[in-house]
Amino acid sequence: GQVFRLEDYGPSDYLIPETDLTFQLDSADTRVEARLTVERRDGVAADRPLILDGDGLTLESLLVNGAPVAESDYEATADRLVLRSTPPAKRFELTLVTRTDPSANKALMGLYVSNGVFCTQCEAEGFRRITYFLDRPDVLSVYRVCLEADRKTAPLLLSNGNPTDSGELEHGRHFAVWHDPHPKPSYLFALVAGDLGAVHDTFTTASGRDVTLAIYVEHGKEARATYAMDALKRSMRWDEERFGREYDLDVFNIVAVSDFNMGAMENKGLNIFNDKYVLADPETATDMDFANIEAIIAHEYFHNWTGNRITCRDWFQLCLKEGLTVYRDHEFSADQRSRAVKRIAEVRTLRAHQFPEDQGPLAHPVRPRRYREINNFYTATVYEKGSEVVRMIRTLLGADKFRAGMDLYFERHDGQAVTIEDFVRCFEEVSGADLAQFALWYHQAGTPNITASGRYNGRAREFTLEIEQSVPPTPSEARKRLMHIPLAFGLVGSNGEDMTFDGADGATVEDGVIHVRKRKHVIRFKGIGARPVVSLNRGFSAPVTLSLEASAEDRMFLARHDNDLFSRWQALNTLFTEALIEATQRIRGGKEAAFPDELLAYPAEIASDETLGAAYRAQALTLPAEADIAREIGSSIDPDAIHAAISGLREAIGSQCAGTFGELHEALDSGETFTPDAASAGRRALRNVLLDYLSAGTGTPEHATRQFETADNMTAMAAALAVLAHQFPHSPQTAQALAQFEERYRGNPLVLDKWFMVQATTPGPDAVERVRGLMAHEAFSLANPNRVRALIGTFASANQTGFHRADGEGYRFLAETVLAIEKDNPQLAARLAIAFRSWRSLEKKRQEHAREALATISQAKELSRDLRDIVERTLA
Ligand code: DPP
Ligand code: ZN
Repeated sequence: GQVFRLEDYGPSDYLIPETDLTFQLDSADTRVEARLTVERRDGVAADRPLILDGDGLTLESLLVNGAPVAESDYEATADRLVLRSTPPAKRFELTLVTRTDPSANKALMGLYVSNGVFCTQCEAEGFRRITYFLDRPDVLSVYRVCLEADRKTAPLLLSNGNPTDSGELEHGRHFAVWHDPHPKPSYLFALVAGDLGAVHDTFTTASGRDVTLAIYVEHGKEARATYAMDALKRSMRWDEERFGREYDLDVFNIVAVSDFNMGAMENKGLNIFNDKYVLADPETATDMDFANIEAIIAHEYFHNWTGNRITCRDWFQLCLKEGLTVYRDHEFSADQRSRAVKRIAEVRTLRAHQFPEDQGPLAHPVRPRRYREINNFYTATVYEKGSEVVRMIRTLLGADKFRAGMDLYFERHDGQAVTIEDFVRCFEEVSGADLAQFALWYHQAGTPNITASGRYNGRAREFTLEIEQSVPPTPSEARKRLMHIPLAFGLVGSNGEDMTFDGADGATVEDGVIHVRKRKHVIRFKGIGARPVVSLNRGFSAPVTLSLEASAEDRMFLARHDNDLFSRWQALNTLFTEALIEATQRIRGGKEAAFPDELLAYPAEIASDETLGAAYRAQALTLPAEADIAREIGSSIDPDAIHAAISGLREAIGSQCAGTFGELHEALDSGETFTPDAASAGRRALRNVLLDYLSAGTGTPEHATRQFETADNMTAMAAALAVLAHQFPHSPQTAQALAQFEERYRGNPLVLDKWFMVQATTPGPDAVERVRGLMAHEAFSLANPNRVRALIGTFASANQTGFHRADGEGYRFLAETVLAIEKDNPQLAARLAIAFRSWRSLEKKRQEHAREALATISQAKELSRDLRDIVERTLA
């Protein structure tokens, strides 16, 4: 397939300053008339062809300045429209008519129908499935859109910008006109037409502009959209206060649809959402769902400035908008909730999704230099690592200069399509800092490793810290350059306070941050009166793997006393991880797992430590996941041994701490009315972690059955169901709870997804058959991305013992399912296939089975670009 390269970028010969679209909407045959004002760039000759992108289009008619074009003067294929030469005047008008069948569009890119509602998804290259266009983000256009549809089935007609006109047409049809004054790239175009219910509200911006807000959902589900509306208003206020960014149109609309490939889409003034990230109430949504809705509503809203007002020059710059906007939504959530808890959750996510990507065959820089299919670059690296890079800029510059750099970025580049270089330059200019070495974070793939060790010299009153960096090779980047890595740190004294020192040499040490820039630094801290315990990479200031030489006593000391809450969690998590790796090796060697006594006793201490918030205690008590241990072990992985080790530790802690955990689990059942705020959610989270331990410790489903039966909210109910299904898969109580849940939520697909997920993640070799069986369930459909992700995606990404079944059946199942999905929805199929990416780190037999399954995919006929790209890179 064709490879697109960053170095080949050049501006287009033509621009399209104005776009006027008329849609005659019909579910099987929609007519699209596009009137484009085209402008030749200065210095470009009129005989340069105008080449517009298309994808599966048929051209019905073409006019230039109102006159037909001779057949010899143009060529129209499904994939492009070439006008061999253009009129002598610099500006001219192109009118083209295309037709499309939205109901046949199962790829969910371009214009399609979801549950009877017309909607669009144009990022990255979906607009070219609607009409021929310069479908690239550096071509900005002012849109006027006229929608015509049947009034009965589509009373609601929405597009970007502000509404300017509407009225009746013949034959029961009507129309609406929308005008978006802000020039935008085609990927931000959107329309919605259908019959939907709504929640309405208003927002007054800091400068006094009144904005009409609406969230549209299926009729009858309006009450479940009120939390999203609340999150939207909080987001709008927060962006004003924190970044000085105001909303810029008279209306802001959000529409929830049930078939959507992504989480949501930030189309200008008309965000389209996967309904999973809009709909919530206590009975049907977990606290995690509420938190996700808050974060994604914020994320898409924040794109209005970081993405829409300032957009990307080309798709290589995707992280310019995504990494930055993730950083902004992380900060928003941290301000709304507990900052430390939020940070721990972010780091867990980064390690679970981005680290394996960075350490495997699909590794790529935050700003890639080449791609074959851009859809495959909406990755954890672009998003999550991209956010970490912005966070590091904030760490390097400090809050004030960071804000000044953002202000300059908004002021200088508003209305432009820009690059990462433009972004970084703003921070260099306001601070005077040289960010050249730092910018490698954007350009070089791979997770840097830091190794560190310290020694104390009492006579010299000196503490010496040796730090070394290395960046492992990644595909097509064998040799790496040295990075600039900001490590926040503290030297913790025996009283738990950070010690002061009289200077340090061997590296720049400023404001609690060590700047690692060379391969190796030997840093001497002077005037240290007693041996400190070093706390390194506080707050996860840099996205690196860290091996810090330290005794278990020192780690436990930090777990108890570090004044950085993230680092306390990290210290305990490292202790759990080390114990689990050792237990895994013992199990593989045919021995029993054994765990240090202190690790079994400490959980009771932390669970009842009232100085810590409940949400934090829940995080501290949550053991590393199976995939975390697999990643730490790194090679020749046996998922069954890891599973046994974690189950063993859970059971050992559960029985050792049974008394404390039992009392606390009881006490946390306060009977209070449900509110989705962080403090109440934290109490529920802690209660659910305790339930998991208690059940493992007693070895009976009683606690979970009681919690399931008495639950008055989905958070408690879903957690109880998971404990039953995962720990007691064959007990009658589990069968009964599953049946009850299914019966109760039969009519609610989003809730039934939780039922699919719980069964998809039930460990053990019979998971493959269970998942196969569930695919035949009446509520399941291969055509709906949420269903597919709940059942197939969860199985492949979160069921280590099921997916990695020793005989390879899990791999064969995934290969076959991916190929079935691919026929309709290549993007979704490619996303699922990513589950294979760490295949080379498995033990030999599983590697062989995985390779065979991948080969089955790569040998299939007429493979889509999306899937071929993933599979070939994974096998390379
Ligand atoms: N909808 C995706 C996001 O907001 C892509 N822009 O991240
Ligand atoms: Zn985004």
